[in-house]
Amino acid sequence: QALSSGLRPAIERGEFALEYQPLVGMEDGRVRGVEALVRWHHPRFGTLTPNQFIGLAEEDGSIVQLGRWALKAACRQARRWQLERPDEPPIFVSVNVAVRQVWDSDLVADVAGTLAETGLAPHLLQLELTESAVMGSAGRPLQALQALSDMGVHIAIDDFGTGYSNLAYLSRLPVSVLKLDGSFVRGFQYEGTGVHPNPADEVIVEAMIQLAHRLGLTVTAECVETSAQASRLRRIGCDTGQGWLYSRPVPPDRISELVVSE
Ligand code: G
Ligand code: G
Ligand code: MN
Ligand code: NA
Repeated sequence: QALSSGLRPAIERGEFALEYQPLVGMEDGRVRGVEALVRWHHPRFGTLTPNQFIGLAEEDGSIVQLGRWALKAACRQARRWQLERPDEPPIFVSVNVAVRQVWDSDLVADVAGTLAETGLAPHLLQLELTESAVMGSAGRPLQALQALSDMGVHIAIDDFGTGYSNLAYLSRLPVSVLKLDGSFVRGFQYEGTGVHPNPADEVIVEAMIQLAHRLGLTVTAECVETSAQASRLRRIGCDTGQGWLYSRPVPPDRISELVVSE
């Protein structure tokens, strides 16, 4: 496959870049953190988004190298924002971690090394893992999650609600954040779009938020697109929102503007 064979050299040639999407406090609308999302500026095919190459990278194992690159680039950027705005509360950076990074690489050593090298405080780093990455995470993966959590790094479950894990199980893992999958938010208060609201989604989301809070987890809603959705989410206690209502993923200099102008 043309793309796949080019992944490793492309990392070395510097063809990958990160965009960032704000994670916004629902109470006050302030940017608390950002999610780093990788882009491939391909010399022939133009800008490629993750769904066009992450699968390939997972198959051929280059996701380990790409993930390591993304981790370092994101931490370096977060530290830069902090130094640019020394009097403001620092924003954290949330980095996606693929299953293979947990199983096939020394994630703990990579994270510790990156934090030391960039000078970013551990509590300003959040790692997003999918349910499938932590499901049945006995042995090595669980030790890795525990070591990262002990270090002060936050662990988030990405796309929560789409897999088969449950809160009872997750509460026994060193996880501190649930990112509610966008499909839940999409179902409610979607006015003027032709998509019919699904009242069950709202009931389920409210119950999940209450349960998560009682288990000591915070909740981020993905795919918040309308202010109606945001006010609903705020009322049922959702902590943080992410989505086009606030901002699309943008290059790092645009984040500086967003944070300064708030
Ligand atoms: O950028 P976009 O919103 O299209 O992202 C699509 C998917 O790609 C998301 O599910 C996201 O988790 C994943 N993704 C983005 N950046 C990275 C990355 O650096 N590593 C991994 N493993 N997945 C990523
Ligand atoms: O890691 P994850 O798979 O959750 O990555 C987020 C993905 O969701 C990215 O592809 C991003 O572009 C997309 N996204 C972010 N905000 C919104 C939104 O408000 N609506 C929709 N439809 N997609 C979004
Ligand atoms: Mn994510
Ligand atoms: Na997600």
